[in-house]
Amino acid sequence: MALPEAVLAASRPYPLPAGFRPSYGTAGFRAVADLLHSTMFRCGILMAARALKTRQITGICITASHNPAPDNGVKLVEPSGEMLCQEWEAYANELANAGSDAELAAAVEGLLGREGIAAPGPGTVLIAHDTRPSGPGLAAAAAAGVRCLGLEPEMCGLLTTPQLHWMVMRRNRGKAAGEADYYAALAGAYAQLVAGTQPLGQTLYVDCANGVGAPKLAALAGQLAPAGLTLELRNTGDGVLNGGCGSDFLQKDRQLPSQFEGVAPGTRCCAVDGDADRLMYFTPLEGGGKALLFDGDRIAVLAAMLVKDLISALPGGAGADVRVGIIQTAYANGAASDYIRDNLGCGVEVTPTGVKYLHEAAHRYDVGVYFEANGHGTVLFSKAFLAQMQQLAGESKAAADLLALSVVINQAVGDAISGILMVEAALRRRGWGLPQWAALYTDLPSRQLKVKVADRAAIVTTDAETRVAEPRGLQAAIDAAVAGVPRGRSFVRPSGTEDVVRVYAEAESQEAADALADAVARLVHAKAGGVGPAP
Ligand code: NG1
Ligand code: ZN
Repeated sequence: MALPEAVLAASRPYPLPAGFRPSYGTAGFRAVADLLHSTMFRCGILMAARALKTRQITGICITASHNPAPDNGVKLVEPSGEMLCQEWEAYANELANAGSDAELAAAVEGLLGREGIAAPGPGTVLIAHDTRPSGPGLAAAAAAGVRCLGLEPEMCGLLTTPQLHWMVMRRNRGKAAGEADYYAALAGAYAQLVAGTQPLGQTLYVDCANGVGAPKLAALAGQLAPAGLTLELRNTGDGVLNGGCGSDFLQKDRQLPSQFEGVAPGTRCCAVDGDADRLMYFTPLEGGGKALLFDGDRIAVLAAMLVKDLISALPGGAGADVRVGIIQTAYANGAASDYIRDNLGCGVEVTPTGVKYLHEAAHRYDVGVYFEANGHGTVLFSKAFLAQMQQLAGESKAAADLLALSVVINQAVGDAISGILMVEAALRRRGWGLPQWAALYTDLPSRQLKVKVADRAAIVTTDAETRVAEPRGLQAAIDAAVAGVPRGRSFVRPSGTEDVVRVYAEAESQEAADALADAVARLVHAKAGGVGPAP
């Protein structure tokens, strides 16, 4: 059967639902799971085409991350293990929105023609999913799409998003890439990083968000215990996915997650999200109910300190010219940015929201540290820097430790599991508990709100999303609201994962931050087509 006919025939069970207009957002496609079968089928075709184009393995992870359990979504993986290259996002949208089987077949033919791709196969696409009940069915739809172009889907079953990214990266480098290899690599490198240091001596409590992080952390835990790290897992699947637990819940509400009521104030705790690519440390506060957060900004600061410590211990001036950069988004707390600028002596860059932008910027450094405030991020090492460390590793423990750090911290994508090991190693090497980490700086109080508008695309931003270009007049009004608020800062942007406009405000006091967020939300509602009653 010729290719377009094969697409026509195979796509029949996966029609685009009437009125559904999927849009490739901050991290791929996301929607209520029932709508997504056609999207998954078409993403299968897309990533098969990407594998043919690059002659390497690609990946598809079916997850809606921190979204509610009835949602699902898809994250698409490049051969490098990174997110789908931005040039192909237009193809993703084109395929996902083709109105009929015939239109889809034509779009696929157009893509293959424009990219000079000879199909059918051979090739391989790895497919994994999180714990959502809709996962296996959507994975099957993606697999049908892969087969359309004559490639083999390899069904990896239940994995965290970062595990799948890691496997794609490793497979394409010809390295051991199974799940057991992932655990062995991380645990081995962690043991090296903490060798000769005192264990922190307290169990680490982990909120697994009732998601895929639970079984995966359980699989790793036994290998960490000999190196002095004991994990106690909570929210391991007995409750609702991301419901009253997980890193997103903590960040938004600063409330203790469920199952942490009995944990003593001061205890070292952390939380991951539904697909275990975000990490937030926290500790219960005295008085009950509330948590003190150690967010992505604070993790980035700790990571940069560890990197700088190691670089400064390199022999013979090898560390002198190493370029270390920290990349943040506008959501980074102002106090964290001030601390980095005043104390760490490394470059700070701000990019638009979405790890694809942070990741790209991090590649421009020898060591690029990037974290979103919500705990999504990693530390990237350049090939040249790692090659230099390989040469020095025989004579320098610092160089060997930098290599170990590059193994602990996922080089493909932000990974909560490897983030935990990095934080634990960084604290332990300094002999620090949470109090010393907390004392680096005090977060400015902040508030995030959502505003419903008729068309969120009506808001157009510039300057890494810190300013509004359209609708005209909105930015001047925001500036006026911010003026006179001590340490006040506010910005708005359309979400890439939800049908809302997000409002962020920070100020010297919580009351002032709340009031500023409220005022700016009202401005958005009034000037950008708010839906429903004004906030
Ligand atoms: P949107 O919905 O575009 O704000 C959210 C997060 C991003 C990123 C993506 C993908 C905030 C404010 N935004 O994007 O940082 O993590 O989800 O998961 O946290
Ligand atoms: Zn996630």
